[in-house]
Amino acid sequence: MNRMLRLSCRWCVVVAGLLVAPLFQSSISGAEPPALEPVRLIFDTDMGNDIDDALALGVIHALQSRGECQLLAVTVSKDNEFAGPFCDLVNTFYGRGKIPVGVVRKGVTPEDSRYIKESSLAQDEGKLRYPHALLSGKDAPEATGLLRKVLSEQPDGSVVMIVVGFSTNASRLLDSPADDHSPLTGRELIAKKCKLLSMMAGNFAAEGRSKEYNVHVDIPSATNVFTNWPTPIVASGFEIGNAITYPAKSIENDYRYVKHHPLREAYGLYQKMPYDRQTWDLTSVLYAVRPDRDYFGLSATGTITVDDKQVTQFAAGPTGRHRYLTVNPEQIARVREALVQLASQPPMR
Ligand SMILES: [Ca+2]
Repeated sequence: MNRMLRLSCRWCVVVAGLLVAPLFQSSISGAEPPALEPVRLIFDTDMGNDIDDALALGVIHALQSRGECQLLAVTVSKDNEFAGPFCDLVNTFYGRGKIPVGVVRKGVTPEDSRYIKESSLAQDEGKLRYPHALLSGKDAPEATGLLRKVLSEQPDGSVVMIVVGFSTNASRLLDSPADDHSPLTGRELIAKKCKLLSMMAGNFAAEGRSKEYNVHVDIPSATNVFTNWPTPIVASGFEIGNAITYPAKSIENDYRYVKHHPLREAYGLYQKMPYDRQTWDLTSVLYAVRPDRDYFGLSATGTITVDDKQVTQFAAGPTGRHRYLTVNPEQIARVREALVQLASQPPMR
């Protein structure tokens, strides 16, 4: 090595040191990254009609344990006495039994489910297997009033509403008048407090679209929400969760950290194991809390409507408030693994 080269190498070391030193100083001095602001969530669910609602609530609790979200309330759109108690027992299992649960009155799908009653009533040696304070939906507050109360208490523009069942409660909130909680109408209150509605609804596949359950079971409510909801809406269509199945192997293996796990046992009650179930509702939760992690693609902005065959239609346009999720094969694999890890994450004790 000649002398000039040695000199230039020394300068390189000095310059590199000057560049790197501040980085080390900041880590040594304990400079902290900006505090994570948890996403404030409301989870509105038709708990009991399918098993993805139950896993979706588990995912929310895992994300809350990681400081990524704060579950403000659960509201139930399935008008069955045991839907509210099941939500409460899951919240209690994860150590958050104080989260308020509100229920729909005179709602749709009152029929029994395959897992909410059994799980709510299960006993071992005379005690509830899954302790919970809300023993009957009849004792729960009505959903619209609870939504108004919770929203009125939040900072402006902070709340993400997740709707993974029918739009009954969201529609009633939208149409609600001023009350003791807020002088604002429902639409004004939503516009002031909410920043996003993440919903599992509709079907936006390029081909072969058909009517989707969450929409067609309560068409007037879905139409009202698509027409009048004042914040951006991101819809996870049928085709998204349909393409990403939750593996039975995870249910069999990943929930063994306790003898009785409400999600594993509910999954087994819902259908005969082993089976892989679609992750519809889980995708709306994942997008709501981690919208910027490239788990999903997004359509252009536009407007969702429901046609006379009860099928959702999307018209792209720059002023539209609506978008829908898309996924490619790589994202399907990433989302599946993220959901497996989150849904099976043990509670924080
Ligand atoms: Ca659902």
